[in-house]
Amino acid sequence: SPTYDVIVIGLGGMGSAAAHHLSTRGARVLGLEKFGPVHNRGSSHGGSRITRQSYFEDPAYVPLLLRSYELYADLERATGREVATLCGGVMLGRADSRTVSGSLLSALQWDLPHEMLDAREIRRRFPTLTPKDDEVALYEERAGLVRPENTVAAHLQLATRQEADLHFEEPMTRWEPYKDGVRVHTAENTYTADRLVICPGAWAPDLLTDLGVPFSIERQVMYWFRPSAGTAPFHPENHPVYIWEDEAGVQVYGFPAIDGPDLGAKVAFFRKGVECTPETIDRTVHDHEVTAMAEHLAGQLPSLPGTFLKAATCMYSNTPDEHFVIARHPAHPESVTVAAGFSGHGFKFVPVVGEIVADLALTGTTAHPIDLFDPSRLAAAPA
Ligand code: PYC
Repeated sequence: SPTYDVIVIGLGGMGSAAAHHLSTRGARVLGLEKFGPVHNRGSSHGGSRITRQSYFEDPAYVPLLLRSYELYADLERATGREVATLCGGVMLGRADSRTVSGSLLSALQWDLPHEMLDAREIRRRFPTLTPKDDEVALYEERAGLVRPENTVAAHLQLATRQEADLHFEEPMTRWEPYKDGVRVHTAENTYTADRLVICPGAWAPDLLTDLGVPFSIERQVMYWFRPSAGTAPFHPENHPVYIWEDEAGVQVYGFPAIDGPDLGAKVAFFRKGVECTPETIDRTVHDHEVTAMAEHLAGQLPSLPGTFLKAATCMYSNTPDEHFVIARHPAHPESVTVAAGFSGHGFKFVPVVGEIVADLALTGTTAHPIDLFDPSRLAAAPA
């Protein structure tokens, strides 16, 4: 059976970045992907993802974000593909909302450039946004969006250039420990390697059964609207990305119109989805869902839901505390590395996760701060 240094399972966002970073370091890499290159069946499609540095989820993410920004710039230089557009971003809500107060905490703790805007200043700078008088925003000039499909394509391109073998439409059927490494089976072949990297995305519940982490997969809907006053006010030169938390704690997030008037501007709820599996997810978007989004936007961006253009579904892979899992596998610490549970906020970290996974797979450790992502924090207590 063909032998490699490292086999990477899953070539979506995280797996493609891992294949790139591993092959850059001279490892002989095999990547196995269930679907084709840059597919839309998982969590790495939909044209845009928010990127930002003032991170309300936890200030511990900030050093990783700073590194990810560098790596996104490297990726753009190395491939000529547009992967990041820093059009600015606003984190909106009441001052005591998690979105605003958590972002401010990160900004202050890490001395990140930011401005606090009151409601009147928000309306003046960004006339599409109509906050209530008691709402404020943290504005970050370096926030913006990253492009998931271009990012995956760029990492696959570089991994291939570095002689990684990437096999598409070839799902792993099972793997087992073998000598000091692993043996991986597919319908076509059996492969051996010193190390295995599992980047399962929404397939985590199937592929990481012995990790002890209760992943839950959540259906998400992305909506594209053509604004009633046309797309000009929503062009990226005029319009930031935004995450807007209302009094009930519901967060909506959205983007400028990046792909011209025919595609309009994308908006979605952050969370609020129903639990699903990759096999059972309802990929139809229903009229009542479009209506609910348009009604939600009426008080915040009233010109956005002009004409509904299209919608698409996607999946989050949630951990109970919504922090990632990136570690050597506790049950197979010598040979297996896992990167999973990105909980709806992972894509902006894709390049740095590739770097961390390469560190862990090849050396067992990383200089990046990843204590927050240790799976033992979530492992079920023994019965
Ligand atoms: O990570 O910024 C983010 C995000 C917003 C909505 C979903 N994820």
